[in-house]
Amino acid sequence: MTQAATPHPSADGRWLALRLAPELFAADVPVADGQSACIVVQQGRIVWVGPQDQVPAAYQALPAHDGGARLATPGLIDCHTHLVYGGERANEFAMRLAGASYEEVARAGGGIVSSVKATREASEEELIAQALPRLDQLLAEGVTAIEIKSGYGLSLEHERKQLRVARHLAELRGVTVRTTFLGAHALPPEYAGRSQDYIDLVCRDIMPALAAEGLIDAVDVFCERIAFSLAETEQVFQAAQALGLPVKLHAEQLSNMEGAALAARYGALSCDHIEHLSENGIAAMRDAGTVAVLLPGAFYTLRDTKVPPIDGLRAAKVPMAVSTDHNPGTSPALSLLLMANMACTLFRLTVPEALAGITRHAALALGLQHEQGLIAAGRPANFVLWPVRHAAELAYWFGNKPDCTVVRQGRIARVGG
Ligand code: DI6
Ligand code: FE
Repeated sequence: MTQAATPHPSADGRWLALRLAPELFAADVPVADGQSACIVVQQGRIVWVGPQDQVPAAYQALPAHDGGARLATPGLIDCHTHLVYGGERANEFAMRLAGASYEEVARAGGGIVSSVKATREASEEELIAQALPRLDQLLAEGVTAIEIKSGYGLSLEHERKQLRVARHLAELRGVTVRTTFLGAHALPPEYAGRSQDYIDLVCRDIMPALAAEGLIDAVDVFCERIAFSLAETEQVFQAAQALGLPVKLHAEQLSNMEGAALAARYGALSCDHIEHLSENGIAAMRDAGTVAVLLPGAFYTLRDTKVPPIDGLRAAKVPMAVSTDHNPGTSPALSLLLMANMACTLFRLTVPEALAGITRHAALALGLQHEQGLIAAGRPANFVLWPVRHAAELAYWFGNKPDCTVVRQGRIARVGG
């Protein structure tokens, strides 16, 4: 069994000489541009944030941490990942480069079912050992909350295994993990041609059992011609609703199924991918307060050309989040900062939109908006100190691994340069 890491030192005390971009990361904090800021942490929670020369007397005697004139942001949030799986699919990458179609890759045993086979064959310990290095890459870049989906087990035993691993990763690294049940990700081989029977199994047996074991925070479906229909999606949503579980949706990735409008009717936390989102879907998401989760890694890997309707989402004031969509097939991405860069370069998000997308809008997509995504008193201490002159550098550089200092769940998880 993988041993828990040695506990990181407490972050309690006064974090001084910080730079803060209040308009981006710390609403209602009266810190002027260029003014030194201070974050006070007590018992693992932020108790005060503001101008360094205005720290309340009650906190003056607390230990001081030198922020080194670093830019402070909230911890980053990766709100859509398939981080737990067995094996990898680099061979498919090579096959596609050699001209193989998706169908040829699938016929050669590739695609999601290839990861299903490898995940089913792996033990919990092996899945943990394979997921930890991937998680550590994201944590080193300042991620303090992450969503992890199931969807490579496709049976009660193996979906349970994936979700148990996700919960264990949270304990091992002291990171907030929100689990999403994605049993309706693909049809398992043993149900080939029997989609409705499988959805019945998901709704009647698998989801209720795993919900009862406390393994599910939200429920997701891959609603697409090559996956599950609108009717099957709604059946899963009704089962989730009956269990009091919030929903989200892989929606309009390859075609317009009007999945986003359906998800909005169920008050979905988010609709994700949404390259083919319609005006009707945008309006439905706006009215439901559903977050648009943009996944440039999959768009890039698939060499997609259909950009999500950013102008329509912006005009409708639909919050936009950005995530890695880490998965072994369409987005083997391990940098959320790179996704921010790609969201700007490929989708034409502005820098403030991209930075909101990996912080407060990502928190909203996970129902964590009262806990993370903003530097504010009363929240667990999750923040990052960056050696950059401008916040724009967080989306500007790509392939960079900034040497950041990370305070995660009230502890000093990483000390940067
Ligand atoms: N959309 C995707 O791009 C991934 N899942 C989904 O619903 C693909 C996952 C994989 O190829 O393993
Ligand atoms: Fe995904």
